[in-house]
Amino acid sequence: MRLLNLFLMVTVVAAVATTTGCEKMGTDDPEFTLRWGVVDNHLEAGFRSSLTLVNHGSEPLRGDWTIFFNFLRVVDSESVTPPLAIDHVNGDLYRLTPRAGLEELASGGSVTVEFLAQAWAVSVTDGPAGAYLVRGDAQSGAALITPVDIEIEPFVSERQTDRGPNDNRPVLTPELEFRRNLSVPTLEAADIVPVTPTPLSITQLDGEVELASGVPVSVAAGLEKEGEMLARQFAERLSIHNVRQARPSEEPLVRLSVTDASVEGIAGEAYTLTVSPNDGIRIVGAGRAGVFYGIQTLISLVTPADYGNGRAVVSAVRIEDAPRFGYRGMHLDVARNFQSKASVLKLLDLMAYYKLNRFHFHLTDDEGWRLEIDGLPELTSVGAFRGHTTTERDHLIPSFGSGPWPDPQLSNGSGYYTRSDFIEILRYARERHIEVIPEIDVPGHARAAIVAMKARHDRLLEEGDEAAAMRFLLTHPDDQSTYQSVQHWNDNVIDVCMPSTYDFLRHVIADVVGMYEEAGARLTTIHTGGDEVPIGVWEGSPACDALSESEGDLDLPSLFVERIHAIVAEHGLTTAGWEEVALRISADHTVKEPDPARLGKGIRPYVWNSIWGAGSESLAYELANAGFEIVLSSASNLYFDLAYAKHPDEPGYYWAGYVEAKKPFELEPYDLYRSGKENLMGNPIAPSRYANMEKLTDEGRSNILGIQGQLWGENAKGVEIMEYLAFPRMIVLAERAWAKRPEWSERQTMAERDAGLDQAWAEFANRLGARELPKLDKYAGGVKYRIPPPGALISEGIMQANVAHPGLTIRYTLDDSSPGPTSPVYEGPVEVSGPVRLRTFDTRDRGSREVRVDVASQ
Ligand code: TNX
Repeated sequence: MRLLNLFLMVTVVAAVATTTGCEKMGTDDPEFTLRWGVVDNHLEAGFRSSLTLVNHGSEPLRGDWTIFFNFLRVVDSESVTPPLAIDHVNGDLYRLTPRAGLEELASGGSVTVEFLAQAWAVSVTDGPAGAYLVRGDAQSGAALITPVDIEIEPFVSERQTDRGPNDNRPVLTPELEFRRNLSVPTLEAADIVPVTPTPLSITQLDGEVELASGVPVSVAAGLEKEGEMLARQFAERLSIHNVRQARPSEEPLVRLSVTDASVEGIAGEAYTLTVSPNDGIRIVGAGRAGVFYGIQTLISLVTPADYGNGRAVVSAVRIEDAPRFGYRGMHLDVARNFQSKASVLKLLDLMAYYKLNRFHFHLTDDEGWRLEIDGLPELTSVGAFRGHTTTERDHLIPSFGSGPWPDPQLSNGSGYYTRSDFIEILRYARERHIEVIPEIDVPGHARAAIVAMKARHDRLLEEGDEAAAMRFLLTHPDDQSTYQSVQHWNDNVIDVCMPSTYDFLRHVIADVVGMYEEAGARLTTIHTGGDEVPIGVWEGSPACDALSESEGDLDLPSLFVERIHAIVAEHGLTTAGWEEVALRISADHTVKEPDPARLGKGIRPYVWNSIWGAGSESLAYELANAGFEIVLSSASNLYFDLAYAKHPDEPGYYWAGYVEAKKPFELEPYDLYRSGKENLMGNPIAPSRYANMEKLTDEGRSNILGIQGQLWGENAKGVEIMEYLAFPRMIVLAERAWAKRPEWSERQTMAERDAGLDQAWAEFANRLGARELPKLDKYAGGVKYRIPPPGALISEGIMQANVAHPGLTIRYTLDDSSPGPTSPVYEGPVEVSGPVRLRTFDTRDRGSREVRVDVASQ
């Protein structure tokens, strides 16, 4: 038994380490282990799993003890078999306790229970996380905390890998991956577009130009900042130093100029770049942003071999370029798991390199408030930390495996940006022509603020200042409403009937605006969230009862949108929100439709909840046609927190499907439905399904501002996994946001469109493998993008392999050992007689998840 445990632990740690390079799941010498495994996903409803607690310690475990752990699925407490009990605390936090009959767990002993939970579990992401044991210390009365190791049993049988009996999507095997990769042949360098995102036009000219340290540059007046960025980026990316102003007597090698420095917005983003042996390098922007993008294109033209070398040869070329969409966004949720300032700056720099220009900063949610606000210290002193607590007076309870210690050094659940951090982020973005759109998510997803403002209230009350205590309270102490949010919180919605709620919002928004002013950064829009307000909220709120007594029956969601919109408008800003802010939603949530009452106010919905085959696919077009300016955030194609593939070791959610790197590429904003060919369970969707769905009108078309990639943070535990989830998908997003409408999307028949899409993707996939990813290896110490595991197949004793992004290196072994950076490189079919193990490697010898194919199983 013990041997098996060890084996399981080793495999789990190894699997996670090779997939994502992320944190080690266990400690070296755990006193306790919680082993979890799926028993059966094929039930009529929900699934059954088992939980084994092992005591490796030298002492028996007895008396009062509790193990807390995070688990994403709703556990049916009644179903838990003796002798343990599992009870919901709040959110994803559960409590495991002994029941009568379990007086002690002997040293070396174990106990196993089974239980039912909602939905299914098919990957390590679905397993428990962040377990710790709490015992009372009889002498001091204090709580003793011991971390508990977690082991996740492998998902092997179909009952463990299927999402219920109707799941038609198989686990991604090397054989399946091999067949998929057949449509991505390896191309010659000459057939690969050198610049990403693809410019409007590229004309190759004769000759080349060499760049080396000491490049003389001429910078037109008003472009000083762009000149500085050129010098900085040449140094950082190409190791070309001492870019300097050309002397009057000297011919500059690079010239930056602008048609009109005052042109802003999409018009100012256009540019031309000429590289000519006779004439040097000329970048002419329509506005300052255009000059900046011309510089990015110039750097992009440098081959991976020259990148970072201190010297580069660029082929002569003329490029004319302008973006398709004015809004090219990337979102990052730092509330669920915190990301350091340095990680955010790196992401911003990479966004700018790929010409993305909006950073949607999801700063607040149920599980964390990440921005210091003047005058409201508890928002961050309490709301930015998670750890063990029974009162939440000092910090929030753990979520997403953040563990017992409220310490940013030990857990991704804790951390925040000081005002000066935030101002630095804003300035850094501004220099790169990125507008940061701050999100304050209300009225739902607001638990961190609610708990923090309760702590503030209690503190002031103790200090005897009752009036001040009431000032920014977000929920009524006597609220009797019962509800459960999507993330299983029962107290995460602010009370929209209390005046103190609006005092809070007014204060926070004014302070955020002030920080932008201090940074000299552009702010046009505040994103106010508005998503996923659960059924049942406010029904037991004394404040809402009082309000409806004086005002009559009120539509509370509308009332809230109007009020927050008014607060944002006081600063001359646009109110954005998730799609819900533009919808009329009935109390039972059965009706959700564009609300004409919200039109004409400049409210800007981000349309997200599109699961192919699930019924909301037309919402984006309904809203755009109705007159709302929208940002396409479509979950099924643009949610980068979703897993890349169906595989137990692939991190991420999958509630809106699996988002392989091709998904953002497939999304044609003017013809969304064409990407919806399979439903969640992998069954085909007949094109006729879309026949009667809303078509995009000309007006609707002009209301699509652009597209955005979303990176929700539940699984982004640290910068490595954040980058794994973001890349290469963010590069693909940039292509779809900037490049002109793809030619294939306007072909007559579906078959022609599909063929064109596959061909275009084959070229783009080569770009990733041969140009973009190798450059990311050299970028700022490297970007930890996802390296796709190889596809492989054995047929009649011959093993063949391929990779999704040609250009990456496949290595293999024939002796059943794990392939490393010195294992043989796959260069063509190999005769084999036993198992083959393979991994893909990047230029830094970072390896992908390992795959194994065996003659015997063919
Ligand atoms: C839905 S999308 C959410 C987020 C989650 C995300 C996870 C939206 C507006 N709400 O709160 O983080 O799914 O994929």
